[in-house]
Amino acid sequence: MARYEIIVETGNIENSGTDADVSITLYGDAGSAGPVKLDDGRDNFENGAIDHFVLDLPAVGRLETIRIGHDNSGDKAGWFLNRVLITDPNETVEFAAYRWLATDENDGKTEVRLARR
Ligand SMILES: [Ca+2]
Ligand SMILES: [Ca+2]
Repeated sequence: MARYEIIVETGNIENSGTDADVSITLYGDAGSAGPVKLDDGRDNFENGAIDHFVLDLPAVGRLETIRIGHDNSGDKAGWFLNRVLITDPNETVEFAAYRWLATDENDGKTEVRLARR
């Protein structure tokens, strides 16, 4: 197991936020962990918000990619995700999205795979 601090930055354009269930999967050179739901009991992923989560997950080795998305539940479920920062015991890695995860925007996908920068 390893401790991962996951910071999720939601965009701040109109309707960027979501109340849908958001899940993330981590992929590294030693395996993967998840999908795991990101929810700390507060109203997460609101317009312009920065949400912090601390998760103990199977260690994946050097982080390479993540998959993050939502289940499209709730009103105006479309979500504009800026980026995800993940700190593991060794480093902090940025995963940049800067895109809609919405059925009615761009490619219509509510899930995306992102590579480390
Ligand atoms: Ca929305
Ligand atoms: Ca929310």
